[in-house]
Amino acid sequence: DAVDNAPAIVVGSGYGAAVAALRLGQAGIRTLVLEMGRLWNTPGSDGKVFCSTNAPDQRSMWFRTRTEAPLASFLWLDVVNRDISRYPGVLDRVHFADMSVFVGRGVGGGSLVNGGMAVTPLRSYFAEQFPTVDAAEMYGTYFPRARAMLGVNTVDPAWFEATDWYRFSRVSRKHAQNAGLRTTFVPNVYDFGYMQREAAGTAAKSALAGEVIYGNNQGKRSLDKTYLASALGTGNVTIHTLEKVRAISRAADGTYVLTADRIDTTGNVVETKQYGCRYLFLGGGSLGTSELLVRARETGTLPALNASVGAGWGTNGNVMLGRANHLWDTVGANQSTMPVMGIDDWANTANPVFAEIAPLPTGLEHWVSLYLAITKNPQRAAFTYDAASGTVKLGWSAAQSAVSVGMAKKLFDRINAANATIYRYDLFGGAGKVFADDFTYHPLGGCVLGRATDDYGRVKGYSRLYVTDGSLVPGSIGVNPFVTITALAERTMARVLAEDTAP
Ligand code: FAE
Repeated sequence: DAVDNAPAIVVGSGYGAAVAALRLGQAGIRTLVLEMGRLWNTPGSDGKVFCSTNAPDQRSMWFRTRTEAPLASFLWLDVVNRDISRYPGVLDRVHFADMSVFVGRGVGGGSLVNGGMAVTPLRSYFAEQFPTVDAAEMYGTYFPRARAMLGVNTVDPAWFEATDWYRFSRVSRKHAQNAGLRTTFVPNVYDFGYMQREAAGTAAKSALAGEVIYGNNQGKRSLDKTYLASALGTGNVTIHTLEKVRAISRAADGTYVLTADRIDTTGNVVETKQYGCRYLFLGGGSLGTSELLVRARETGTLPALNASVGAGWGTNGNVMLGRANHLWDTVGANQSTMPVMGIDDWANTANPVFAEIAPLPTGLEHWVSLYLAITKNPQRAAFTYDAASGTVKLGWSAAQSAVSVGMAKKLFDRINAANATIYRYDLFGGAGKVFADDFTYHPLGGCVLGRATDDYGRVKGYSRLYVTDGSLVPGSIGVNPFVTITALAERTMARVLAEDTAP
């Protein structure tokens, strides 16, 4: 087989991968990025790159015949999801036995579909989760570097207080305060200057037009506009799209050999390619990287991988829920899709929760306050290899999700009691489910820093093999994770380029 060689290969193009690609390119190292999703830069027949949330088409989801939005229903009606044709759409929902995981697919990974919330974790909790990492260096150097590169900004507080578009946040803030709880502004990578122009009617609407989980046509500083644009600008980085890496092995001379399937837009494999590289960076995300490494260990292609590979996985304690407000507490028909506020009760050691106040932009008044709670759920699960099907399974159970629900319920029971309100029963399926505990937006772990890798993401048992993504984070970080993933990747790249790539 012809092996296509590059000095460095990066698998994926999300946060961890994008940092690796940029820093390798700047160091003058020729780098190939392999991404299974497409490049999102070409307008469809409607003139837009991404489809709308209200009328999703094939661009919305990864090879589906029907969309699978997080909110299954509204007033018990299946009004949210739509039939679509199979296509490499931008949002994927990966189903395991008792947990499904939302991930982005395309050049930019999760940055294409996420809420843009750019939160630096509480230093004490970061130190608890990463005891071997120098927190002073992280908070002094790598977090600020990550925030600057990602284009993190904050909503103008005066505009926030006045605009219709954040009425839903102000109502939830009032209800939290009535229960004696603290709220905090949350930074974002969406350009708030642009958002104010949307509100003023001088710019095309994106966050103010319901766009988020199927991509933003304007305003969002996704990775294709930040790290990856700079990486391509070095002239040393090439990105191949619609190529999914399925196997990794190591040749006798130490070269890593990757097998990748190139697919077309119908999902058919049109070519199977082999790539060889000296340095291999895994940035396929918690699911992607864990799957590749667990398969490599279990099929014997990288037999020296240790038992921690595949372990230490968690949901960041994610639970979504809605509260029903009184008729006089309107949340507004106009809602920005970019959350800017959270209820911060993490300091409550008996029940630590950070709950983001989430929008539910339907264009109609619905009196729903929606939240994505991040709870300090200590439960962890492992990925295992199923030889019969050649797939990787996740051992997370419904009982483990129930721990997150218990913690979220304690907080929101308090808020309901203080405001004489109740939960909404109509949002997450016909059975009257109140707490959506069967999916996560924040898959973390599977290749935890300091266990499956050394303290810098170098995979144990091998040289020149690195993990730079969310699989390094041990199942929980207490806030939305991409700033942490980016900062850790910056730290890994600084060390690796200083120590491992010297001639
Ligand atoms: P990720 O961004 O998932 O990138 C992995 C990339 O690798 C993807 O493009 C994959 O297609 C690709 N890939 C995987 N396997 C392969 C393979 N075998 N071959 C080739 N390519 C492969 O990884 N986080 C926040 O901090 N703030 C938020 O507001 C927020 N909101 C979210 C909302 C939604 C709807 C979702 C789904 C997530 C949200 N997140 C948020 C989570 C955040 O996007 C996620 O933690 C990061 O994207 C993870 O970054 P990684 O680099 O680990």
